[in-house]
Parts: sequence; structure tokens; C-alpha cells
Amino acid sequence: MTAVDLSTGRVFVAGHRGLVGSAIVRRLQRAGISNLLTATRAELDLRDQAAVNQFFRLQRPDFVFLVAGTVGGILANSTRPAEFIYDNLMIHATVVHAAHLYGVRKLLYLGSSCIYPRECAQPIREEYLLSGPLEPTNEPYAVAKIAGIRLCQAYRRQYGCNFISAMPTNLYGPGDNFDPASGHVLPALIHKFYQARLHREKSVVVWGTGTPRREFLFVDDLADACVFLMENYDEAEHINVGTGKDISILALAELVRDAVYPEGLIELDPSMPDGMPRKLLDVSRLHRLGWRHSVELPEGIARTVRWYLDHVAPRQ
Ligand code: GFB
Repeated sequence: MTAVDLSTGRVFVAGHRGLVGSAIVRRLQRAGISNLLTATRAELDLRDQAAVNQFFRLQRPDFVFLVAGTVGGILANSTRPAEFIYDNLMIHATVVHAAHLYGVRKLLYLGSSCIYPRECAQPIREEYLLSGPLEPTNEPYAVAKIAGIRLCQAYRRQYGCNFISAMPTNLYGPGDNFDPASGHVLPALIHKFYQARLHREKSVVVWGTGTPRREFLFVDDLADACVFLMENYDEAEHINVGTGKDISILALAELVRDAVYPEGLIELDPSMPDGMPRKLLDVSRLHRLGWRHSVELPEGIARTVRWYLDHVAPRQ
């Protein structure tokens, strides 16, 4: 395995305005990496192969973090399946293809733990991919994410490209989407508890039965793992990124309640979907390589709430 030195080339973060991309930019800047390339959605439509080729032809990135995509929580996934499959399939395909055409030295593709079968044995090992049916609430998104893994592997096999794939668990942190309709559970609950406190409402509605379990990784830890893998991981097989610990949605709601509005009550709404019963990643391969997360959930929630209070709450 050859270690990569990101300061020896130009680094393109595709999706730099998103939760993950902005954390990767912060992480790279902290490491003194200044040769960063970014493009906003208005400047470059990543679904457009000709535009992406043109960008690569002019900018000549050496390293690519492919962390762009259309993402959202369980409701957005269920109600906008066409956008989730089309946008993500296209973005993965155009960027991977251009990275091959223009000689990118290494690309890291970011997937999602929803690629694994709904009734997977836990914790989920990398080899459980495609061993059973997917969770219906996010199947179109998961199919696009699986296609991304296979794209990287196919380009590696046919053209010898050094493209790797990382599969993160559920993410959260500064820069998240706090919109309760389209966001993921953790930012949605921060927003809902804050609004309830503001308007002196007694309780907050938490979707589903509260029994599903999720594993949450602070996004700055994920960014650190992505840089670590870019520098140190060279295999065709995708690799899980998480904490190795999970929590029920009800217990998560209690943690967020305690951080935002301790007097608030929790009201479960079982008419809303639960999604996957559990998705805890087996992170032993990543641990063996020498990487571990550093931000535990209560600290991560406190940091995210602070960011929300500084950046989102004032606009409410
Ligand atoms: O975070 P979330 O939307 O995504 O929901 P998934 C996680 C769990 O929290 C589900 C419950 O059981 C939800 O029913 N939940 C409770 C809530 N209250 C809320 C709420 O106010 N908002 C939201 N959003 N959920 C997504 C996939 O699945 O995970 C994506 O749809 C992606 O494809 C992402 O993979 C990481 O964990 O269920």
C-alpha cells in the first residue's frame, strides 16, 4: 500500500457545500492543504457529463472526494424517489468517468449504510452487501449508492484506477439540514425541540415507534476518516465508517430533549415509518487500520445544538 500525500496535488471536493463536503474542506484546511478545488451547483451541474468533463479538463484535479449527492431523511427518501435515484446515479457516474478520463490519481467515493439489506445480521459487515432485499423507504437511493461502489470497482478492474469507497453510518453535525420535513432524525429533532421551547408547546412528535436503532457519527469524525482512508486505504472492497455503537430513536430523542428543552415531553407517532429496524456497522476493518472516532454522541449533540443556535435559530 502506498500512502498518499494530498499536498502533492490538487484536491477536488465534489459537494463542498453539503454536510460532509464542508467538513472535509474544514479538515483539509486545518491540515494546511490549500490547493482545494470546489464548484457550486450553479457553477457545475454534476449530473451533466459534458460539464463535468470540461471542469476536469480545465482544473485537472489529482485527488477527488466524491461526497456530492441528493440526500435526505426517511420522508424525503419515500416521497422523492425519482430525484434520489436519478441525481445520485448521474453524479456518481459523471464524476467517476471524468476522474478516469482525466487521470485522477485517487478518488474516494462516499456511500451510505442503507446499501445493506433490511434484515441484515448485526453488526453489519462489508460482505453482507447484496445478500438480501433492501429497506423499501430508501431503496432507490440505496440502489444508486450500490451502483457507485460497483462503478469504482469496475473502473479499478478495467482501467486500473485507484478509486476507493467508504460507507458511513448516519451522520450529523454543523451544516446539517434542520428542516423537519426533509432532514434526518437528529437535526429534525433539534429543530422540533427548539421550536417547541420557543412556542411553549408541551410536547414534540417523534416519528415511528421509537424502537429502531441507529448509529450516529459526528461529521467532523467522518471527514477525518475520509482523509485517513484517502491517505492509507487502497482496496477494491468498500469499508464501513462508524462508531460501532447504536442507540434507540426514543433514547436519542431523550438526549436531544435534554440538550434543547428539558421540560419537553415526547409523543410517539407510530403512523410514521420506522425504516430499517437496526443498522449498526461492524467497523473492525477500519479499527484494524488504526482509525477510531473521537466525538461521542452527547458531545456531538451539544456541538450541533450550538451550531444550530448560532446559524439556523436566528433565522426562524
Ligand atoms: O434519520 P432518518 O430520517 O433516516 O430516520 P433513516 C431515522 C429514524 O428516526 C426513523 C425516526 O425510524 C424515523 O422514523 N424519526 C423520529 C424521525 N422522528 C423523526 C423526525 O422528526 N425526522 C426524521 N427524519 N426521522 C435514512 C435513509 O434512513 O438514512 C437515507 O432514508 C440515508 O437513505 C440515511 O441512508 C443515512 O436512518 O431511517
